[in-house]
Amino acid sequence: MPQAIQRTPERQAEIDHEVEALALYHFERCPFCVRVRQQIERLALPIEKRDIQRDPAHRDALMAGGGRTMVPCLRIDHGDRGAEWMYESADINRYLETRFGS
Ligand SMILES: N[C@@H](CCC(=O)N[C@@H](CS)C(=O)NCC(=O)O)C(=O)O
Repeated sequence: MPQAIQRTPERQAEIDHEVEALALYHFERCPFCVRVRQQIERLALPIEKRDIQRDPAHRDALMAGGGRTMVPCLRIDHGDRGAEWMYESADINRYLETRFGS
């Protein structure tokens, strides 16, 4: 596992706050989810993870919000503008890299 990115405490605190708007729908043994979880670890992002196999309520929320139960899916809360449900591990990893990679 590559070493996690290092940030100043101030920048990490900002990011910790920003990622409160994110949640990853996943399950443990899904290989596409593994890739996204590795990216999350590498970028040191404390993103809430919602396992759809362990908690049927998370599965139902994913279906209701995103329209599919495919994982991984990153829920991005845009506040008054609603929520975005981002599927596809490559798209999620690219989004995380672009937003938090530097
Ligand atoms: N191309 C997708 C593939 C994701 C995928 O196939 N996920 C599987 C679990 S490993 C899944 O959720 N299958 C159920 C479904 O497609 O509804 C990605 O890279 O994220």
